[in-house]
Amino acid sequence: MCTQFVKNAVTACAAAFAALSLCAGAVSAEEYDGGFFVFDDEKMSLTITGAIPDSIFDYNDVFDKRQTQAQRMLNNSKGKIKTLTAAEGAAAPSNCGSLFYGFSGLTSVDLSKLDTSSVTNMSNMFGECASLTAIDLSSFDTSKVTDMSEMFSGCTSLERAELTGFDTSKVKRSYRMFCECSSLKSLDLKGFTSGAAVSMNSMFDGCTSLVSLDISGLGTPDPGMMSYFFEDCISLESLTLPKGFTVKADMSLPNTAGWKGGSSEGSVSGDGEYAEFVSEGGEYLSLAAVMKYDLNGDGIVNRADLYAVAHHLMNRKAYKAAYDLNSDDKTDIKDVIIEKLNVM
Ligand SMILES: [Ca+2]
Ligand SMILES: [Ca+2]
Repeated sequence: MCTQFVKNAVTACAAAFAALSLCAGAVSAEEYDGGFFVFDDEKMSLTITGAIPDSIFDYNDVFDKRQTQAQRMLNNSKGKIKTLTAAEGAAAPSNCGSLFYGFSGLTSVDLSKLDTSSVTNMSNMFGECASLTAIDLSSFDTSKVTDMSEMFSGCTSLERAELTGFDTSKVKRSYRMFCECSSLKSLDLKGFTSGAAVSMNSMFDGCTSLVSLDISGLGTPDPGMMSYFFEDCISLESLTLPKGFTVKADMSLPNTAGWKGGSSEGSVSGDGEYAEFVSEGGEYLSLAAVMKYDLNGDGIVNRADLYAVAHHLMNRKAYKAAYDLNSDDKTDIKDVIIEKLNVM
């Protein structure tokens, strides 16, 4: 679902970065390490040292003849920058759209000192930062942000994103925000609200490694603006939802064997390709993941299943594949322990 937007993103990126490098060249080549950022072409580090002006977007042509050699060098090195930091006094412009887009070699980000209180647009801000494995933006002030669309789109190595401090009360667009974050394993977005949202389509599209997701603060957004919301979230086992949240088939939540609520005994969704149910609040579990521990096949994982495997062992019965819960080709006490962990 993401590919159709790549072209737009690349154009936006070129614009943003050309603007960034032009600003570097607002000073002469000799003063290259001055201004509002420092670029070290040996360490391949970019340090924001002051307030990035809003005029950063006034010039957007990479081939602008006014660019100095230093500016071109920075522009050409975009994909090789490894470290991005903010020093005391660093401040982001109101429009951060595509600001760090395509920093594909970036492995370390510390923007805890970056003042983001004036930012309204974070669209594609970290798009295609494909080497980044972890990011902590819990210090970001996002109280004025209206656009978070594609903010981390294409961050294919990203395993951990710490965003618990995000204020999303003004966010209108969060479509494709985590699109193709194919290494992300769990995400806590319980502080994420959707009161101003107009488009959340494909928000987690392509998060193929995502096992657990908490969106309990989301409220009851109109499902009509959430097409493909869970598309290709094929590893999802645990989903924490707000009360009244509607899961519709076109949100593409993979169903396989169905889903069940943490407190309800039966399945809440059928056996269709995609899940459909209205949440009563709390944690929902994928039945496909739960089923492995449901040894007597009654749809519930409880003490009866634990007794089944314990009884099997006590009577010195032969190997039984279904009871080999740790897949080591033996049925022994280790399988009882794993079953007990899942019963509890
Ligand atoms: Ca059972
Ligand atoms: Ca075993």
